[in-house]
Amino acid sequence: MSRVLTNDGSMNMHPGPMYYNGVYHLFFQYNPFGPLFSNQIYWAHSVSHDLINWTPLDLAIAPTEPFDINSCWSGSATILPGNKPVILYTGINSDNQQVQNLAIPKNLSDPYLREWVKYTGNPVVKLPDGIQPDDFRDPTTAWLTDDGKWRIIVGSQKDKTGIAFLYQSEDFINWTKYDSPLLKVEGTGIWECPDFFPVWVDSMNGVDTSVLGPKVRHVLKVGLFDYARDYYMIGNYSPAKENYVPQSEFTLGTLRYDYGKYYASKSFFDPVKNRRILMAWVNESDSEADDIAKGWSGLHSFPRSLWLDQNQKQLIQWPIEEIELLHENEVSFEDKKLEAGSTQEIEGITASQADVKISFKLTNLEEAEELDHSVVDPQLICSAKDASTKGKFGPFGLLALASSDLTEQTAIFFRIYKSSERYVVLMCSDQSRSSTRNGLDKTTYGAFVDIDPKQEEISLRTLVDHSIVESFGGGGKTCITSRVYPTFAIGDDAHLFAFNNGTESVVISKLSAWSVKKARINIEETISCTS
Ligand code: DQQ
Repeated sequence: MSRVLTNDGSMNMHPGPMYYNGVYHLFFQYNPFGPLFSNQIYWAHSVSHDLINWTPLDLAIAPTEPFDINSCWSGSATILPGNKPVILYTGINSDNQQVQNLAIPKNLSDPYLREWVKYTGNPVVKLPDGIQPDDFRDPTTAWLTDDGKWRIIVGSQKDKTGIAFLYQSEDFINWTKYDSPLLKVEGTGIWECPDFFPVWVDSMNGVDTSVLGPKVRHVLKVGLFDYARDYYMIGNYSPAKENYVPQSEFTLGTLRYDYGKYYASKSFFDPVKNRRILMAWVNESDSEADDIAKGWSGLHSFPRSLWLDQNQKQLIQWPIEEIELLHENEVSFEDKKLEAGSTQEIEGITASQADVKISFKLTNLEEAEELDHSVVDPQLICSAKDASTKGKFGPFGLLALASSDLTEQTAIFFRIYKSSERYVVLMCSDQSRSSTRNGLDKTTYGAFVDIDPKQEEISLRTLVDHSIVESFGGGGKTCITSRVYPTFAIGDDAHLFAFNNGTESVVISKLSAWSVKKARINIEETISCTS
Protein backbone atom coordinates (compact mmCIF):
# COMPACT_ATOMS: atom_id res chain seq x y z
CA MET A 1 0.00 0.00 0.00
CA SER A 2 3.12 2.14 0.67
CA ARG A 3 2.44 5.57 1.90
CA VAL A 4 5.78 7.19 1.12
CA LEU A 5 4.68 10.45 -0.38
CA THR A 6 8.21 11.54 -1.10
CA ASN A 7 10.58 9.62 -3.31
CA ASP A 8 13.47 11.63 -2.06
CA GLY A 9 13.81 14.19 0.63
CA SER A 10 12.55 14.38 4.12
CA MET A 11 8.85 14.45 4.70
CA ASN A 12 7.43 15.35 8.01
CA MET A 13 4.24 16.87 9.29
CA HIS A 14 1.56 17.29 6.85
CA PRO A 15 0.23 20.68 7.53
CA GLY A 16 -3.02 20.90 5.71
CA PRO A 17 -5.11 18.02 4.43
CA MET A 18 -8.31 19.24 2.74
CA TYR A 19 -11.07 18.38 0.28
CA TYR A 20 -11.90 20.78 -2.52
CA ASN A 21 -14.15 20.24 -5.56
CA GLY A 22 -13.75 16.50 -5.91
CA VAL A 23 -10.06 16.42 -5.03
CA TYR A 24 -8.36 15.54 -1.76
CA HIS A 25 -5.23 17.59 -1.13
CA LEU A 26 -2.34 16.61 1.10
CA PHE A 27 0.23 19.29 1.82
CA PHE A 28 3.24 18.25 3.83
CA GLN A 29 6.54 19.59 5.07
CA TYR A 30 9.29 18.64 2.70
CA ASN A 31 13.01 19.13 2.34
CA PRO A 32 13.66 18.87 -1.41
CA PHE A 33 17.41 18.85 -0.90
CA GLY A 34 17.88 15.78 1.23
CA PRO A 35 16.37 13.11 3.49
CA LEU A 36 16.85 14.96 6.75
CA PHE A 37 15.09 17.91 8.34
CA SER A 38 16.65 21.25 7.45
CA ASN A 39 16.18 25.00 7.71
CA GLN A 40 14.80 25.09 4.18
CA ILE A 41 11.42 23.42 4.53
CA TYR A 42 8.85 23.67 1.74
CA TRP A 43 5.22 22.67 1.42
CA ALA A 44 4.96 19.67 -0.87
CA HIS A 45 1.58 18.88 -2.40
CA SER A 46 -0.12 15.65 -3.49
CA VAL A 47 -3.65 15.12 -4.72
CA SER A 48 -6.01 12.17 -4.77
CA HIS A 49 -9.54 11.29 -5.82
CA ASP A 50 -9.86 8.42 -3.34
CA LEU A 51 -7.38 9.03 -0.48
CA ILE A 52 -5.57 5.88 -1.63
CA ASN A 53 -3.81 6.79 -4.88
CA TRP A 54 -1.82 10.00 -4.72
CA THR A 55 -0.27 12.10 -7.48
CA PRO A 56 2.58 14.46 -6.57
CA LEU A 57 2.35 18.04 -7.83
CA ASP A 58 4.85 20.86 -7.81
CA LEU A 59 5.82 22.21 -4.40
CA ALA A 60 3.02 24.47 -3.18
CA ILE A 61 4.86 26.94 -0.92
CA ALA A 62 8.59 27.75 -0.90
CA PRO A 63 10.60 29.86 1.58
CA THR A 64 11.11 32.94 -0.61
CA GLU A 65 9.95 36.00 1.29
CA PRO A 66 11.19 37.87 4.38
CA PHE A 67 8.23 36.42 6.28
CA ASP A 68 9.13 32.78 5.51
CA ILE A 69 12.68 32.88 4.10
CA ASN A 70 13.98 30.43 6.73
CA SER A 71 11.28 27.78 6.20
CA CYS A 72 7.61 27.23 5.67
CA TRP A 73 6.34 25.18 8.56
CA SER A 74 3.02 23.60 9.51
CA GLY A 75 -0.35 25.28 9.16
CA SER A 76 -3.85 24.47 8.01
CA ALA A 77 -6.32 24.90 5.19
CA THR A 78 -9.73 26.52 5.66
CA ILE A 79 -12.53 26.64 3.09
CA LEU A 80 -14.05 30.14 3.25
CA PRO A 81 -17.66 30.94 2.22
CA GLY A 82 -18.01 30.78 -1.53
CA ASN A 83 -15.89 27.63 -1.48
CA LYS A 84 -12.60 29.49 -1.38
CA PRO A 85 -9.66 27.61 0.18
CA VAL A 86 -7.01 29.54 2.08
CA ILE A 87 -3.91 28.38 3.89
CA LEU A 88 -2.44 29.78 7.07
CA TYR A 89 1.10 28.59 7.75
CA THR A 90 4.03 29.30 10.00
CA GLY A 91 6.94 31.08 8.36
CA ILE A 92 10.38 31.39 9.92
CA ASN A 93 11.07 35.01 9.01
CA SER A 94 14.35 36.77 8.31
CA ASP A 95 14.73 37.47 12.04
CA ASN A 96 14.20 33.76 12.75
CA GLN A 97 10.86 34.48 14.39
CA GLN A 98 7.86 32.22 13.89
CA VAL A 99 5.04 34.22 12.31
CA GLN A 100 1.76 33.20 10.68
CA ASN A 101 1.22 33.82 6.97
CA LEU A 102 -1.68 33.61 4.54
CA ALA A 103 -1.63 32.02 1.08
CA ILE A 104 -4.41 31.55 -1.45
CA PRO A 105 -4.71 29.58 -4.72
CA LYS A 106 -3.50 31.49 -7.76
CA ASN A 107 -6.22 30.00 -9.94
CA LEU A 108 -9.41 28.60 -8.45
CA SER A 109 -10.36 27.09 -11.78
CA ASP A 110 -7.34 24.77 -11.61
CA PRO A 111 -8.90 21.59 -10.20
CA TYR A 112 -5.61 20.71 -8.54
CA LEU A 113 -4.85 24.18 -7.12
CA ARG A 114 -1.27 23.72 -8.17
CA GLU A 115 -0.12 27.29 -7.58
CA TRP A 116 -0.44 29.23 -4.35
CA VAL A 117 0.31 32.93 -3.88
CA LYS A 118 1.24 34.59 -0.62
CA TYR A 119 -0.56 37.62 0.79
CA THR A 120 1.78 40.58 0.30
CA GLY A 121 0.86 41.92 3.75
CA ASN A 122 2.20 38.82 5.52
CA PRO A 123 2.59 38.02 8.32
CA VAL A 124 -1.07 38.28 9.35
CA VAL A 125 -0.23 37.14 12.91
CA LYS A 126 2.98 38.31 14.51
CA LEU A 127 4.85 36.86 17.49
CA PRO A 128 3.05 38.03 20.68
CA ASP A 129 4.98 40.02 23.27
CA GLY A 130 6.68 37.85 25.84
CA ILE A 131 6.75 34.74 23.66
CA GLN A 132 10.08 33.36 22.43
CA PRO A 133 10.69 33.56 18.65
CA ASP A 134 10.63 29.75 18.28
CA ASP A 135 7.56 29.14 20.45
CA PHE A 136 4.67 30.23 18.23
CA ARG A 137 3.44 28.06 15.36
CA ASP A 138 1.07 25.77 13.51
CA PRO A 139 -2.19 27.72 13.08
CA THR A 140 -5.30 25.50 12.98
CA THR A 141 -8.12 25.35 10.48
CA ALA A 142 -10.34 28.32 11.30
CA TRP A 143 -13.93 28.05 12.54
CA LEU A 144 -16.71 30.63 12.21
CA THR A 145 -19.11 31.44 15.04
CA ASP A 146 -22.46 33.21 15.17
CA ASP A 147 -20.87 36.63 15.60
CA GLY A 148 -19.40 36.32 12.12
CA LYS A 149 -15.85 36.13 13.42
CA TRP A 150 -13.30 33.51 12.39
CA ARG A 151 -11.15 31.93 15.04
CA ILE A 152 -7.89 30.02 14.98
CA ILE A 153 -5.57 28.54 17.55
CA VAL A 154 -1.77 28.94 17.39
CA GLY A 155 0.40 26.56 19.43
CA SER A 156 2.84 28.05 21.91
CA GLN A 157 4.46 27.87 25.30
CA LYS A 158 5.71 30.23 27.98
CA ASP A 159 8.01 28.93 30.72
CA LYS A 160 7.07 25.32 29.81
CA THR A 161 3.34 26.09 30.07
CA GLY A 162 1.68 24.77 26.90
CA ILE A 163 -0.62 27.37 25.35
CA ALA A 164 -3.37 27.35 22.72
CA PHE A 165 -3.53 31.04 21.79
CA LEU A 166 -6.90 32.08 20.34
CA TYR A 167 -7.14 34.68 17.56
CA GLN A 168 -10.22 36.26 15.99
CA SER A 169 -10.76 37.90 12.61
CA GLU A 170 -13.64 39.21 10.53
CA ASP A 171 -11.72 39.33 7.24
CA PHE A 172 -9.09 36.59 7.64
CA ILE A 173 -6.44 39.28 7.22
CA ASN A 174 -6.61 41.29 10.46
CA TRP A 175 -6.32 38.97 13.46
CA THR A 176 -6.51 39.99 17.11
CA LYS A 177 -5.38 37.82 19.97
CA TYR A 178 -8.03 37.08 22.54
CA ASP A 179 -6.94 38.13 26.03
CA SER A 180 -6.92 34.64 27.47
CA PRO A 181 -5.83 31.52 25.57
CA LEU A 182 -8.38 28.84 24.76
CA LEU A 183 -6.45 26.59 27.13
CA LYS A 184 -3.07 26.39 28.80
CA VAL A 185 -1.48 23.69 30.95
CA GLU A 186 1.64 24.05 33.06
CA GLY A 187 4.66 21.84 32.63
CA THR A 188 3.87 20.33 29.22
CA GLY A 189 6.27 22.28 27.05
CA ILE A 190 5.21 23.67 23.68
CA TRP A 191 1.98 22.57 22.00
CA GLU A 192 2.59 21.76 18.34
CA CYS A 193 0.18 21.19 15.46
CA PRO A 194 -2.93 21.85 17.55
CA ASP A 195 -6.27 20.77 16.11
CA PHE A 196 -9.70 21.86 17.30
CA PHE A 197 -12.90 20.36 15.92
CA PRO A 198 -16.43 19.26 16.86
CA VAL A 199 -17.68 15.66 17.03
CA TRP A 200 -21.32 14.53 17.19
CA VAL A 201 -22.36 13.16 20.58
CA ASP A 202 -24.58 10.55 18.94
CA SER A 203 -23.21 9.71 15.50
CA MET A 204 -20.17 8.25 13.77
CA ASN A 205 -20.41 10.91 11.08
CA GLY A 206 -17.95 13.77 10.91
CA VAL A 207 -18.85 17.35 11.64
CA ASP A 208 -17.71 20.43 9.76
CA THR A 209 -15.33 22.60 11.75
CA SER A 210 -17.74 25.49 12.46
CA VAL A 211 -20.67 23.46 13.82
CA LEU A 212 -21.61 24.42 17.39
CA GLY A 213 -24.36 23.53 19.83
CA PRO A 214 -25.52 20.84 22.28
CA LYS A 215 -25.22 18.00 19.78
CA VAL A 216 -21.42 18.32 19.59
CA ARG A 217 -18.47 18.12 21.88
CA HIS A 218 -15.16 19.72 20.91
CA VAL A 219 -11.86 17.89 20.62
CA LEU A 220 -8.64 19.80 21.31
CA LYS A 221 -5.56 17.92 20.14
CA VAL A 222 -2.09 19.11 21.09
CA GLY A 223 1.28 17.67 20.11
CA LEU A 224 3.85 17.66 22.89
CA PHE A 225 7.21 18.31 21.29
CA ASP A 226 9.09 16.95 24.31
CA TYR A 227 7.44 13.52 23.88
CA ALA A 228 6.43 13.54 20.18
CA ARG A 229 2.97 12.48 21.31
CA ASP A 230 -0.44 13.68 20.12
CA TYR A 231 -2.78 14.06 23.11
CA TYR A 232 -6.44 14.94 22.85
CA MET A 233 -9.13 16.20 25.17
CA ILE A 234 -12.90 16.08 24.77
CA GLY A 235 -14.80 19.02 26.18
CA ASN A 236 -17.28 21.83 25.84
CA TYR A 237 -16.52 24.98 23.89
CA SER A 238 -18.57 28.13 24.34
CA PRO A 239 -17.74 30.79 21.75
CA ALA A 240 -19.61 33.43 23.76
CA LYS A 241 -17.23 33.06 26.69
CA GLU A 242 -14.37 31.93 24.41
CA ASN A 243 -13.40 29.19 26.75
CA TYR A 244 -12.98 25.45 26.47
CA VAL A 245 -13.61 23.12 29.37
CA PRO A 246 -12.12 19.64 28.89
CA GLN A 247 -14.06 16.78 30.48
CA SER A 248 -10.94 15.79 32.36
CA GLU A 249 -7.81 17.65 33.34
CA PHE A 250 -4.80 17.29 31.02
CA THR A 251 -2.04 15.01 32.34
CA LEU A 252 0.59 12.89 30.63
CA GLY A 253 -1.91 10.06 31.03
CA THR A 254 -4.43 11.93 28.91
CA LEU A 255 -5.78 10.07 25.91
CA ARG A 256 -3.66 9.88 22.79
CA TYR A 257 -4.70 9.25 19.21
CA ASP A 258 -1.99 6.61 18.98
CA TYR A 259 0.45 5.15 21.54
CA GLY A 260 3.20 4.48 19.04
CA LYS A 261 5.07 6.53 16.45
CA TYR A 262 2.33 8.89 15.28
CA TYR A 263 2.76 12.65 15.49
CA ALA A 264 1.82 16.08 14.17
CA SER A 265 -1.53 14.75 13.00
CA LYS A 266 -4.14 16.89 11.34
CA SER A 267 -7.81 16.21 10.65
CA PHE A 268 -10.23 17.59 8.09
CA PHE A 269 -13.95 17.27 7.36
CA ASP A 270 -14.73 15.23 4.25
CA PRO A 271 -18.11 16.45 2.95
CA VAL A 272 -18.29 13.67 0.36
CA LYS A 273 -18.78 10.96 2.93
CA ASN A 274 -19.60 13.11 5.93
CA ARG A 275 -16.62 12.01 8.00
CA ARG A 276 -13.71 13.50 9.84
CA ILE A 277 -10.43 12.11 8.57
CA LEU A 278 -7.17 12.02 10.49
CA MET A 279 -3.66 11.63 9.11
CA ALA A 280 -0.32 11.82 10.86
CA TRP A 281 3.38 11.85 10.26
CA VAL A 282 5.02 8.53 11.04
CA ASN A 283 8.70 9.21 11.52
CA GLU A 284 11.57 6.79 11.09
CA SER A 285 12.95 4.42 13.73
CA ASP A 286 16.26 4.06 11.94
CA SER A 287 19.28 6.38 12.03
CA GLU A 288 20.01 9.51 10.05
CA ALA A 289 22.75 7.55 8.27
CA ASP A 290 20.10 4.98 7.26
CA ASP A 291 17.86 7.77 5.99
CA ILE A 292 20.70 9.23 3.94
CA ALA A 293 21.44 5.75 2.56
CA LYS A 294 17.80 5.12 1.59
CA GLY A 295 17.41 8.68 0.32
CA TRP A 296 14.19 9.52 2.07
CA SER A 297 12.57 9.64 5.49
CA GLY A 298 9.06 9.99 6.83
CA LEU A 299 5.73 8.39 6.01
CA HIS A 300 2.09 9.30 6.35
CA SER A 301 -0.22 7.06 8.34
CA PHE A 302 -3.14 5.43 6.56
CA PRO A 303 -6.16 7.78 6.67
CA ARG A 304 -8.52 7.11 9.59
CA SER A 305 -12.09 8.10 10.20
CA LEU A 306 -12.61 9.28 13.74
CA TRP A 307 -15.68 9.88 15.87
CA LEU A 308 -16.79 10.09 19.51
CA ASP A 309 -17.39 6.76 21.25
CA GLN A 310 -20.98 6.36 22.44
CA ASN A 311 -19.67 6.49 26.01
CA GLN A 312 -18.50 10.04 25.09
CA LYS A 313 -15.26 9.36 26.97
CA GLN A 314 -12.92 8.79 24.01
CA LEU A 315 -12.57 8.86 20.25
CA ILE A 316 -12.76 5.84 17.98
CA GLN A 317 -10.45 5.61 14.96
CA TRP A 318 -10.75 3.22 12.04
CA PRO A 319 -9.04 2.85 8.65
CA ILE A 320 -11.13 4.54 5.95
CA GLU A 321 -13.27 2.10 3.98
CA GLU A 322 -11.42 2.93 0.74
CA ILE A 323 -8.74 0.45 1.84
CA GLU A 324 -11.13 -2.17 0.48
CA LEU A 325 -10.24 -0.92 -3.01
CA LEU A 326 -6.85 -2.58 -2.43
CA HIS A 327 -8.05 -5.82 -0.84
CA GLU A 328 -7.47 -9.15 -2.61
CA ASN A 329 -7.17 -12.88 -1.67
CA GLU A 330 -9.33 -12.81 1.42
CA VAL A 331 -8.70 -15.69 3.84
CA SER A 332 -10.93 -16.26 6.86
CA PHE A 333 -11.83 -18.80 9.50
CA GLU A 334 -13.84 -18.99 12.72
CA ASP A 335 -13.68 -20.70 16.10
CA LYS A 336 -10.13 -21.93 16.03
CA LYS A 337 -8.61 -22.76 19.42
CA LEU A 338 -5.14 -21.43 20.12
CA GLU A 339 -3.61 -23.70 22.74
CA ALA A 340 -1.09 -22.29 25.21
CA GLY A 341 2.26 -21.69 23.52
CA SER A 342 0.93 -22.15 19.99
CA THR A 343 1.03 -20.20 16.74
CA GLN A 344 -1.21 -20.38 13.70
CA GLU A 345 0.18 -19.11 10.41
CA ILE A 346 -2.21 -17.01 8.34
CA GLU A 347 -1.43 -18.23 4.83
CA GLY A 348 -2.67 -17.22 1.40
CA ILE A 349 -2.02 -13.48 1.69
CA THR A 350 1.00 -11.24 1.15
CA ALA A 351 2.07 -10.90 4.78
CA SER A 352 4.30 -7.90 4.00
CA GLN A 353 1.32 -5.84 2.80
CA ALA A 354 -1.83 -6.98 4.52
CA ASP A 355 -4.97 -6.03 6.40
CA VAL A 356 -5.98 -8.47 9.16
CA LYS A 357 -8.90 -8.46 11.58
CA ILE A 358 -8.92 -10.97 14.41
CA SER A 359 -11.11 -11.40 17.49
CA PHE A 360 -10.51 -13.59 20.52
CA LYS A 361 -12.92 -15.34 22.89
CA LEU A 362 -11.76 -16.12 26.44
CA THR A 363 -13.25 -18.43 29.08
CA ASN A 364 -12.64 -18.81 32.85
CA LEU A 365 -11.50 -15.23 33.05
CA GLU A 366 -11.73 -15.46 36.82
CA GLU A 367 -8.32 -17.21 36.59
CA ALA A 368 -6.76 -13.96 35.29
CA GLU A 369 -3.65 -12.62 37.03
CA GLU A 370 -3.92 -9.62 39.33
CA LEU A 371 -2.54 -6.41 37.86
CA ASP A 372 0.48 -5.23 39.80
CA HIS A 373 -0.66 -1.71 40.60
CA SER A 374 2.88 -0.65 41.45
CA VAL A 375 3.43 -0.35 37.70
CA VAL A 376 0.46 1.32 36.05
CA ASP A 377 2.20 2.81 33.01
CA PRO A 378 1.02 0.38 30.31
CA GLN A 379 4.08 1.01 28.18
CA LEU A 380 6.32 -0.03 31.08
CA ILE A 381 4.32 -3.23 31.59
CA CYS A 382 4.62 -4.03 27.88
CA SER A 383 8.34 -3.29 27.93
CA ALA A 384 8.89 -5.46 31.00
CA LYS A 385 6.83 -8.37 29.69
CA ASP A 386 7.44 -8.82 25.98
CA ALA A 387 5.72 -11.25 23.62
CA SER A 388 7.75 -14.18 24.93
CA THR A 389 6.90 -13.61 28.59
CA LYS A 390 4.18 -16.06 29.55
CA GLY A 391 1.12 -14.81 31.36
CA LYS A 392 -2.16 -16.54 32.16
CA PHE A 393 -4.34 -14.76 29.62
CA GLY A 394 -1.83 -13.43 27.16
CA PRO A 395 0.29 -12.52 25.45
CA PHE A 396 -1.98 -13.48 22.57
CA GLY A 397 -2.38 -11.64 19.27
CA LEU A 398 -0.48 -11.33 15.96
CA LEU A 399 3.11 -11.76 14.89
CA ALA A 400 3.48 -9.43 11.90
CA LEU A 401 6.46 -9.21 9.55
CA ALA A 402 7.67 -12.47 11.04
CA SER A 403 10.43 -14.63 9.63
CA SER A 404 9.55 -18.32 9.26
CA ASP A 405 11.68 -19.18 12.32
CA LEU A 406 10.20 -16.22 14.26
CA THR A 407 13.63 -14.73 14.93
CA GLU A 408 12.19 -11.54 13.45
CA GLN A 409 8.68 -10.57 14.51
CA THR A 410 6.65 -7.51 15.37
CA ALA A 411 4.23 -8.74 18.03
CA ILE A 412 0.93 -6.97 18.66
CA PHE A 413 -0.80 -8.62 21.60
CA PHE A 414 -3.08 -8.41 24.61
CA ARG A 415 -2.81 -9.36 28.25
CA ILE A 416 -5.88 -9.59 30.52
CA TYR A 417 -5.61 -8.80 34.21
CA LYS A 418 -7.96 -8.67 37.16
CA SER A 419 -7.83 -5.39 39.00
CA SER A 420 -10.05 -4.97 42.08
CA GLU A 421 -13.48 -6.02 40.81
CA ARG A 422 -12.92 -5.46 37.11
CA TYR A 423 -10.83 -6.73 34.23
CA VAL A 424 -8.10 -4.72 32.55
CA VAL A 425 -7.11 -5.25 28.91
CA LEU A 426 -3.53 -4.29 28.03
CA MET A 427 -2.46 -3.91 24.37
CA CYS A 428 1.22 -3.97 23.42
CA SER A 429 3.21 -3.54 20.24
CA ASP A 430 6.57 -5.22 20.78
CA GLN A 431 9.27 -4.16 18.33
CA SER A 432 12.13 -5.67 20.36
CA ARG A 433 12.59 -8.49 17.85
CA SER A 434 11.36 -6.63 14.78
CA SER A 435 14.77 -6.75 13.13
CA THR A 436 18.14 -8.43 13.50
CA ARG A 437 19.67 -5.05 12.65
CA ASN A 438 21.07 -2.93 15.45
CA GLY A 439 20.97 0.84 15.76
CA LEU A 440 17.20 1.00 15.45
CA ASP A 441 14.61 2.44 17.83
CA LYS A 442 12.83 -0.76 18.91
CA THR A 443 10.83 0.84 21.71
CA THR A 444 7.87 -1.27 22.76
CA TYR A 445 4.57 0.59 22.98
CA GLY A 446 1.58 -0.13 25.18
CA ALA A 447 -1.80 1.16 26.31
CA PHE A 448 -4.97 -0.06 28.02
CA VAL A 449 -8.09 -0.80 25.97
CA ASP A 450 -11.32 0.35 27.59
CA ILE A 451 -13.36 -2.80 26.98
CA ASP A 452 -14.83 -5.41 29.33
CA PRO A 453 -13.67 -8.88 28.24
CA LYS A 454 -16.63 -10.36 30.13
CA GLN A 455 -19.00 -8.46 27.84
CA GLU A 456 -17.20 -8.43 24.49
CA GLU A 457 -14.53 -10.23 22.48
CA ILE A 458 -11.02 -8.84 22.26
CA SER A 459 -10.61 -7.49 18.71
CA LEU A 460 -7.54 -6.36 16.82
CA ARG A 461 -7.11 -4.97 13.33
CA THR A 462 -3.60 -4.53 11.95
CA LEU A 463 -2.45 -2.92 8.69
CA VAL A 464 0.98 -4.20 7.66
CA ASP A 465 2.88 -2.26 5.03
CA HIS A 466 6.54 -3.30 4.87
CA SER A 467 8.07 -0.94 7.45
CA ILE A 468 4.91 0.42 9.04
CA VAL A 469 2.45 -1.51 11.23
CA GLU A 470 -0.75 0.22 12.34
CA SER A 471 -2.88 -1.58 14.93
CA PHE A 472 -6.40 -0.83 16.14
CA GLY A 473 -7.45 -2.54 19.39
CA GLY A 474 -11.01 -2.78 20.74
CA GLY A 475 -12.63 -1.70 17.49
CA GLY A 476 -10.47 1.41 17.27
CA LYS A 477 -10.44 2.50 20.92
CA THR A 478 -6.67 2.04 21.22
CA CYS A 479 -4.28 2.51 18.29
CA ILE A 480 -0.54 1.79 18.08
CA THR A 481 1.67 2.53 15.07
CA SER A 482 5.23 1.31 14.72
CA ARG A 483 8.09 1.54 12.25
CA VAL A 484 10.18 -1.59 11.76
CA TYR A 485 12.96 -2.68 9.42
CA PRO A 486 13.11 -6.48 9.23
CA THR A 487 16.02 -7.98 7.31
CA PHE A 488 14.64 -11.47 6.66
CA ALA A 489 10.88 -11.02 7.05
CA ILE A 490 10.54 -8.94 3.91
CA GLY A 491 8.58 -9.38 0.70
CA ASP A 492 7.59 -13.01 0.12
CA ASP A 493 9.69 -14.07 3.12
CA ALA A 494 7.42 -12.19 5.51
CA HIS A 495 4.93 -14.30 7.44
CA LEU A 496 1.91 -13.52 9.57
CA PHE A 497 0.93 -15.63 12.58
CA ALA A 498 -1.70 -15.58 15.26
CA PHE A 499 -0.08 -16.61 18.54
CA ASN A 500 -0.83 -17.40 22.16
CA ASN A 501 1.99 -17.41 24.69
CA GLY A 502 -0.37 -17.46 27.66
CA THR A 503 -0.84 -20.56 29.80
CA GLU A 504 -4.61 -20.47 29.19
CA SER A 505 -5.91 -21.34 25.73
CA VAL A 506 -7.90 -18.76 23.78
CA VAL A 507 -10.24 -19.12 20.81
CA ILE A 508 -9.94 -17.12 17.62
CA SER A 509 -13.64 -16.47 17.17
CA LYS A 510 -13.07 -14.93 13.72
CA LEU A 511 -10.18 -13.98 11.49
CA SER A 512 -10.32 -12.21 8.13
CA ALA A 513 -7.19 -11.21 6.30
CA TRP A 514 -6.47 -9.72 2.89
CA SER A 515 -3.48 -9.02 0.73
CA VAL A 516 -3.37 -5.31 0.09
CA LYS A 517 -2.41 -4.21 -3.39
CA LYS A 518 0.10 -1.46 -3.99
CA ALA A 519 -1.49 1.95 -4.38
CA ARG A 520 -0.42 4.41 -7.06
CA ILE A 521 1.82 6.73 -5.10
CA ASN A 522 4.23 9.35 -6.39
CA ILE A 523 3.60 8.47 -9.97
CA GLU A 524 3.88 11.61 -12.02
CA GLU A 525 0.87 11.70 -14.26
CA THR A 526 -0.01 14.07 -17.00
CA ILE A 527 -2.92 15.76 -15.36
CA SER A 528 -5.32 17.26 -17.80
CA CYS A 529 -7.02 20.33 -16.47
CA THR A 530 -10.40 18.81 -17.11
CA SER A 531 -9.79 15.59 -15.17
N1 DQQ B 1 7.58 20.42 13.18
C1 DQQ B 1 7.21 21.47 12.24
C2 DQQ B 1 6.46 22.50 13.02
C3 DQQ B 1 5.73 21.66 13.98
C4 DQQ B 1 6.69 20.55 14.31
C5 DQQ B 1 8.42 21.99 11.59
C6 DQQ B 1 5.94 19.29 14.57
O1 DQQ B 1 5.58 23.26 12.24
O2 DQQ B 1 5.45 22.36 15.14
O3 DQQ B 1 8.86 21.00 10.68
O4 DQQ B 1 6.84 18.21 14.73
